[in-house]
Amino acid sequence: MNRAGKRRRAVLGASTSVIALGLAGGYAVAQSPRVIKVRARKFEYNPKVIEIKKGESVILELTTDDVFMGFNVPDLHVRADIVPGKISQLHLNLQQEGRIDFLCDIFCGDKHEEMQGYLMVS
Ligand SMILES: [Cu+2]
Repeated sequence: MNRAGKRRRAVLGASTSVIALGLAGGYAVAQSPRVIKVRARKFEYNPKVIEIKKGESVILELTTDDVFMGFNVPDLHVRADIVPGKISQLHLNLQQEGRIDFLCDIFCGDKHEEMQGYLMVS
């Protein structure tokens, strides 16, 4: 085996043991992100205000039965498409308290500009 091959094997071995320890110690379960379901429809998000604890790991599950929409958090530079019939996930772990606005960034109809909400981190 060449040098690069050996190094790769060593790295794989290390990460495997970390996962095994996490499961044995039980903290892999404790640290699994909280899933928050967010439904989008013309022209609102439900919930409109998403409450998150500072340092909490959350996954936003974004869905719609309506039309193609977006979920954009400009201050965090993250966004996702919301596609009818699919679940889009956005993983967040916010380290600062306060209000962070989000909005729809895909034109979805006449009140598209009003489609917004905010994350409340406390
Ligand atoms: Cu829109």
